[in-house]
Amino acid sequence: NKTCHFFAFDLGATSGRSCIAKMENDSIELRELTRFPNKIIRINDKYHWNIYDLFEELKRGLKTAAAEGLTIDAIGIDTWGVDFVYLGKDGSLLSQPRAYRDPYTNGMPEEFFKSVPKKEVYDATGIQIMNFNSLYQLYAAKKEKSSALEAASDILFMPDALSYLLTGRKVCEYTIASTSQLLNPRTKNFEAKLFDAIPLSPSLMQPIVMPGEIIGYVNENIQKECGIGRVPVIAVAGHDTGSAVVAVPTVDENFAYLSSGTWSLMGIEVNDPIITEESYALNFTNEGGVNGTTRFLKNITGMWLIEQCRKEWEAAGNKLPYSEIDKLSESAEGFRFMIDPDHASFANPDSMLKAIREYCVNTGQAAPVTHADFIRCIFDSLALKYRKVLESLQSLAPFPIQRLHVIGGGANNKLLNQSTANAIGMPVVSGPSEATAIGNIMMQAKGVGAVSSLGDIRRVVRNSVSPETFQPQDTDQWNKAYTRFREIITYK
Ligand code: LRH
Repeated sequence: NKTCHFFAFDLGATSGRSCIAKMENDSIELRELTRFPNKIIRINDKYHWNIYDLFEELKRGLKTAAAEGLTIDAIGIDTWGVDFVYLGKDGSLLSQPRAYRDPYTNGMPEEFFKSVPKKEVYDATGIQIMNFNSLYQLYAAKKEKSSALEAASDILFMPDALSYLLTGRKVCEYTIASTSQLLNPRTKNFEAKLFDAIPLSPSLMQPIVMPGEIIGYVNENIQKECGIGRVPVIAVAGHDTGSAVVAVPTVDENFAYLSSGTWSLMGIEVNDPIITEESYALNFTNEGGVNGTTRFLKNITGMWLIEQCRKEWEAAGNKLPYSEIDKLSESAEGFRFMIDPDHASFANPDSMLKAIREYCVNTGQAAPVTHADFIRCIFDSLALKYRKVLESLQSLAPFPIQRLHVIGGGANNKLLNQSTANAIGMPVVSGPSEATAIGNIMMQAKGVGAVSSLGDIRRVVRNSVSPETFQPQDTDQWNKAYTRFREIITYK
């Protein structure tokens, strides 16, 4: 039972962080080393991520660990889903990765379905149709005659691109690949007919590696530059949601989870994908998980709504810390304004405040005015939307769902946790808020042989965190609000 230090690089769509965890005696102690914003860069009509900045941040994290005199035993990288880079023949990056909020994919699924019908795409992949899935991004890039795509000899998803920059090894980690809608969850391999329909060669993709496998070792340049040794880079669940769900501190399987960050991902963990008429009709997804599991879930627009309002308030000279946002939400009267968080007008509006105001007015409500109005509107609406999605999940789950585990940064929001418990009429267990980094660390621990089964992994997680439980209250009031909410969200 030797002491190990694992380094997690965890990138969300809004911010990123590097963390170090000390593992000893079947528990881990996680510490954040660096944190930084992850910004979409807009160049005229195109939206990109700055992978060069992100790579600099990765090295800054490694240097910070080295400066503390720590010996790093392994490195793991996870990021948001679906986005990727193109590599040329000489192995260099051909462009900055396109960001999934780029509207270049608007209308692309519908066009693609003329070649392969929607139902067939869903049956082959089990992935919910969202226009930003890598499949439709590649289809859009092909139509745009993207010179990067035309010159590409390889495609790497974001976590794989960063591990490639560290090690020189090109792999395709299974969980991140599953977000592309190009992978068949039964064969666990790419689906040729989808590539044919773009058309593109599947040879652009790399061999699939499973979470827990070693990708390679940091190259000599990085070793010298960062002051670290020949550290192994381990394929963790490269998809952030995949990493987060690893860290659910559960003892049994009768739970649903809500991974709460820029997105709210609500679902269950299952042994086999659920690909049925009902799951298709409700547009539920089957993302690849660790140790042979599948995440059966739905994307709900989450903290993106608040993040975008905050950005506007900040631009107007009023920067609100999250502690202030929580206070304001408690000060406001509930249920005065409701929106469907997933309405198309909130996907990437120039002004989120304006989009919310318009939604309220168009659905016969008053317009929110104060900061508190907007914040309360968002939190009430999220809690009610969680109930809606949980009801669908209950109708599809092969087991009774007894509680909801809220993990990720959003788990710190006590009012939202209580509201969620009230809305769903079930206990909410909140934490860990650093689930993604913890899940990342635990798959590194698996990679070095310190743990193996998911049961083992979650036992170590439970030894290391202190979740909090919220019991449902005010059920009548929330039931009434839910009835109104369901009417309001029929607005398209
Ligand atoms: C959450 C997430 C989600 C994807 C989206 C692109 O960060 O990975 O699971 O659908 O980003």
